[in-house]
Amino acid sequence: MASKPSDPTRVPTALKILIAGGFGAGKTTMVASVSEIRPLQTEELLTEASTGVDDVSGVEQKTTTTVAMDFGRITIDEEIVLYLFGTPGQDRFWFLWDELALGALGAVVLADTRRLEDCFQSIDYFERRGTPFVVAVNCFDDDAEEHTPDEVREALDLEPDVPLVLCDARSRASSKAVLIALVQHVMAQLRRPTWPVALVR
Ligand SMILES: Nc1nc2c(ncn2[C@@H]2O[C@H](COP(=O)(O)OP(=O)(O)OP(=O)(O)O)[C@@H](O)[C@H]2O)c(=O)[nH]1
Ligand SMILES: [Mg+2]
Repeated sequence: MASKPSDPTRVPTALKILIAGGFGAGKTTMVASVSEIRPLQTEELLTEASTGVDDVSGVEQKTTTTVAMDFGRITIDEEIVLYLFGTPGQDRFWFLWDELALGALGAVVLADTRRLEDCFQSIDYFERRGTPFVVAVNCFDDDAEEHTPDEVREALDLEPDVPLVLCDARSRASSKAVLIALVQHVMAQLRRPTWPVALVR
């Protein structure tokens, strides 16, 4: 059966999504792997001045860090295009977060199980703002497999309705699956009645 021709005049809905998480969790990697345009990056070299400040354990090959943001784009389907904004991972760039988060419909919090506590601040931030988010555990080699998703969920004290998924930020397919989980979560939140049912009846 021939598929229905798409309407060339139809403009897809653009949604702003943040990719957040602790220092070195793989935010820039995820935006780059999934973006269909060449991502905008604001990487600067990690210098000796950062020794003892930036914890690169587990990502020793890391030579740069994001100092403003990452930007990329991915088309989910004919109706949805995501604009991705990767946040800087270090505490000294927190002042940028409110600007980046303006108008964001949802967020991915990337977690590295070797430094799980690094993503607490991101989770707190989105909980306080009421921004829907999913937690994506970036499976660095085999480290992440030592912890079950339930153990990570418990350690992060996540609300039961917050999705937790495993991913490889270097893989386009895996990163896309994370974004689809987020879009589904955002849509489920939007469908949720904000008034108690008894009051609406
Ligand atoms: N083995 C492995 N390495 C990864 C993975 N994801 C990212 N990396 C590497 O880990 C390092 C950190 O990745 P980045 O994407 O720069 O992390 P970031 O969260 O953007 O870092 P900041 O912006 O400095 O906070 C890089 O050297 C990546 O190549 C992964 O899934 N597996
Ligand atoms: Mg980065």
